[in-house]
Amino acid sequence: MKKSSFLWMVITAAILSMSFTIATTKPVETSFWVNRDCEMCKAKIEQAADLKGVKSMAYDMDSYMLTVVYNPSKISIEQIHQSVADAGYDTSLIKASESAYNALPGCCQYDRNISPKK
Ligand SMILES: [Cu+2]
Repeated sequence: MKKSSFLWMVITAAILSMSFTIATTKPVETSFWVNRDCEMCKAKIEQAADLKGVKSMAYDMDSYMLTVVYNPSKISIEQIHQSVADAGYDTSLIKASESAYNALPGCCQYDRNISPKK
């Protein structure tokens, strides 16, 4: 009797911790604004967002929106913004450094006066 109730406790704890793990590692989909110029920018922005913990990334040229599906337990949204900014592209959260922007090929040096659509 005592042994079987202990077993139930172990099973219950295992199920609880399992569902907890699933809940915390659930991927999140979000979109944010990234400045750009040409098609080459799209490829570079997506490449910059291709990080460990990011499941998918798609940049839409028309809306200037980068959509990412990521695992918040592995990477933060700020880290994704930072990586895109490091590649030379201003995001709605982080502005690229002057040197990162200047390192872009001439055709990709987008207009920095464009700001995110509110
Ligand atoms: Cu470009």
